[in-house]
Amino acid sequence: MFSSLFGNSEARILVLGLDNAGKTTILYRLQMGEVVSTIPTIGFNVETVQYNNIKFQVWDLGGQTSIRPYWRCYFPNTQAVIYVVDSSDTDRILVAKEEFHAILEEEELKGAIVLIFANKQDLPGALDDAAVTEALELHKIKSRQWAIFKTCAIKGEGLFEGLDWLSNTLKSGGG
Ligand SMILES: Nc1nc2c(ncn2[C@@H]2O[C@H](COP(=O)(O)OP(=O)(O)OP(=O)(O)O)[C@@H](O)[C@H]2O)c(=O)[nH]1
Ligand SMILES: [Mg+2]
Repeated sequence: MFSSLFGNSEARILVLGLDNAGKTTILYRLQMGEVVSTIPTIGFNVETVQYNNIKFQVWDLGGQTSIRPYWRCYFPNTQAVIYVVDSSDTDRILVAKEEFHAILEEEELKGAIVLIFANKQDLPGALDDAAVTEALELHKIKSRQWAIFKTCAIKGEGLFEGLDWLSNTLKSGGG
């Protein structure tokens, strides 16, 4: 359970997003500070990331269409969702938006704060944070704390800025 009264708080975080968005790359970049070579995730990876006095238990779930229905098995007791978007995959940005809004409607995630990573900023044609905000219709989010950061998982850019926001928001009572 999350408690900010004592130094060692814990938070359960889900990393969601379409297949190939970069979720597993982000998980291991945060955990080990390295780029690992990934294969598509069937099932999940879970790692602990200690940051800003918070022990984040980070669950990275596979994003392929056929396994997205299993995401909900992991929803209970989640303080935050990190939603990862491949900003260069404009063909599937609409699908990414639909999956995102389906997540927001889940009863079990009602109290979770939401961090969006507009990933793969290094690729040509990548949408920036304003364009991803527009495409995902983030302005429609009601009564929930959220933030979006531009990231490049392979260079490690933007990820810890996002974790800073997460830890500050959790400490101030969000999630
Ligand atoms: N150019 C670029 N490639 C990236 C970036 N982040 C991840 N990738 C690459 O994108 C591919 C997919 O990354 P994964 O982390 O496996 O994607 P995933 O979201 O875990 O995919 P699933 O497990 O199938 O849901 C890999 O080849 C990564 O190296 C990035 O910021 N820039
Ligand atoms: Mg993966």
